[in-house]
Amino acid sequence: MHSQTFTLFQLGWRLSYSHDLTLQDFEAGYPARVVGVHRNALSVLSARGAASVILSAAVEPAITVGDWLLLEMEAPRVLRLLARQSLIARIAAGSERRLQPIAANLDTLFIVTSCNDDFNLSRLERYLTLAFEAGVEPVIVLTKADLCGDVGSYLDAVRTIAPAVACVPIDATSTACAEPLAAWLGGGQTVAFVGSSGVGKSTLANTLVGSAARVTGGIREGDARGRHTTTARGMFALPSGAWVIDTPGMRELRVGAVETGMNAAFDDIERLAAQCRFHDCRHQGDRGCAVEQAVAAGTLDGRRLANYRKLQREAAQAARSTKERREHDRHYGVLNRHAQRLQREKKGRDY
Ligand SMILES: Nc1nc2c(ncn2[C@@H]2O[C@H](COP(=O)(O)OP(=O)(O)O)[C@@H](O)[C@H]2O)c(=O)[nH]1
Ligand SMILES: [Mg+2]
Ligand SMILES: [Zn+2]
Repeated sequence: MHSQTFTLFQLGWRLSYSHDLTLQDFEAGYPARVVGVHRNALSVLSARGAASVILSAAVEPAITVGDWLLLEMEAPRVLRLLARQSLIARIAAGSERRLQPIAANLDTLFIVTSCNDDFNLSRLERYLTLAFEAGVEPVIVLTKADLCGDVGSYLDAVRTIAPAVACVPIDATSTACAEPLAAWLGGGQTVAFVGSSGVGKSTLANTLVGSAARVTGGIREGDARGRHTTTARGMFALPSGAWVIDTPGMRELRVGAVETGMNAAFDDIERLAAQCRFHDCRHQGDRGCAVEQAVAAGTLDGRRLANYRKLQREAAQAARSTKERREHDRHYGVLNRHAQRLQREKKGRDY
């Protein structure tokens, strides 16, 4: 266990977390951030340094990487999970609907794709939906720009589906890539990477960590290189002071009930839908459908509408289970306001 200590702000603390704490809380305990999740223990970092917290009974809702906890002053025991500002969750592997928290309190989700055959607008729309649902700012990172003769066409394509989302072309193998990403990698900022295998997530993590730096936090340096060991669910610090969350769950994300995220990721379709003749228009051969009229007029891509319908079906299926609905509300209840604020900011921004 390393002995380095961090201030709360270096650990990603925001003043808004204090709103969840009373004076009594501060007397009984102190805040600590979860940097590693193991079968029945958590690795945490706090202003007191690193500690291991043994989980005696199942804590509900499940604690995940990036969570803030109130730990008991006398012994490293969990008093309370602090309200999350953002959460990436997925439908648990091998289950139809169980929502499993993967990474909490992220500031940014790097959606990584490369300037080659991996590039797929429908997949990007899926990840954008996920980010907005989670209340996290998405940034599209276009790797392998150094191998591509026409990066501009990829940027143009992204602009057609997400004009307000930042899109950064990089060579993930070059240390120069840290500079255009620096805005999201400041001290105390937390980021996670998603994207298909082979797009350069590990390469980017390694380049950002740099050879001189020591990986700090819940996982060992080898894990950040992509040699995943059994308990590699963790968060590590970059030399810039930012935190990178790397968990196996980030690699296979099936979305749950993501209506809020869809409203943000497909705000153009939502705006058109408001003009359909019937308020319950399914945009599928209905009379007076403004959405289908836009496709016919060439102002809305038919592919985008088809993908919207596909995600809507998935979301509706996930929402159908009341149990999942309850879990969803419990995980996301405090987040939807944040997601809506992000959406407003996104609209106001101009890249
Ligand atoms: N030239 C170049 N190669 C890259 C870039 N990003 C990743 N690679 C290479 O692509 C391969 C897969 O990268 P990796 O980081 O393992 O992908 P991951 O599966 O997303 O973690 C490796 O051989 C990398 O060296 C890039 O921006 N430029
Ligand atoms: Mg990898
Ligand atoms: Zn319609």
